[in-house]
Amino acid sequence: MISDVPEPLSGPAPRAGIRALRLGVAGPVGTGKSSVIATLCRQLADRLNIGVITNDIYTDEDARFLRSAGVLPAERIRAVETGACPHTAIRDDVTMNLIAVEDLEADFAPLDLVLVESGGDNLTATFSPALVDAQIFVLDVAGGGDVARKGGPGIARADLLIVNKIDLGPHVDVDVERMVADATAARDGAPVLALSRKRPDTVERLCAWVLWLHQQHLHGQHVPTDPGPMAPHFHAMPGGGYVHAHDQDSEHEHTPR
Ligand SMILES: Nc1nc2c(ncn2[C@@H]2O[C@H](COP(=O)(O)OP(=O)(O)O)[C@@H](O)[C@H]2O)c(=O)[nH]1
Ligand SMILES: [Mg+2]
Repeated sequence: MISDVPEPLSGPAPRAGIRALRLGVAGPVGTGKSSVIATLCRQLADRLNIGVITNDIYTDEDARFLRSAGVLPAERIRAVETGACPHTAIRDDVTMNLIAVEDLEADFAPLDLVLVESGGDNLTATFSPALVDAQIFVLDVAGGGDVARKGGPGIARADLLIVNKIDLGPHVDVDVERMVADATAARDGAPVLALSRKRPDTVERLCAWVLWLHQQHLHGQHVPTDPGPMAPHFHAMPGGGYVHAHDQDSEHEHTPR
């Protein structure tokens, strides 16, 4: 169901000393980002040297989940606590995350792949290309079959869109094929992967895509693209709230209402 994963590149060996591929995993809370990361670590650990950065608002829960899953040595999984605005830490001011990624790369050099999990936000949060080289956006069938049609920068322009938990389709009355077709239509042919951790064939496709991307990165053939900023949105607060805009060309704005 994934659009063709090209063959790994042949040709001259890549230059030595290329830094790790930094791959973001974004998407709404509960769609399966941590599970996707756990799966990749488990499946690829014997082929790639991997580190993980998680982003949680107030806790290090995702990091603890991944450490307890035992998919990587615990010290290779580090948490960034983002405070109230998790999309800011992956989009507007990526300093905290960038320092965490660079420290991890320095401490466990040479790493091949650093996976960065977003804080789990709404449908429109995306990573800045200043933080990651490529990004996966994760939806799940339990969120409803029409989610893919709603679009947004992550759904439309992430390097890979995952429609996750396809094993649940029949239980939540979602037509998975239709959902994947809608997602593909929203992406102008960019890849969509129907995934379930209970379906080894789909897990294999996920791993093949990540290995292919890593090869592209090594050979200097991957061009990072920016899916674009999230739409302005309202943050409710006691006594009111504010509109929060993530405009690429302007300062990160908080407009009181
Ligand atoms: N049925 C099913 N459940 C899944 C799958 N992947 C993840 N889950 C469950 O979905 C829930 C949320 O997963 P998690 O990875 O924590 O989501 P995150 O908030 O996006 O990081 C957990 O209860 C997982 O066990 C899947 O492929 N199939
Ligand atoms: Mg998580």
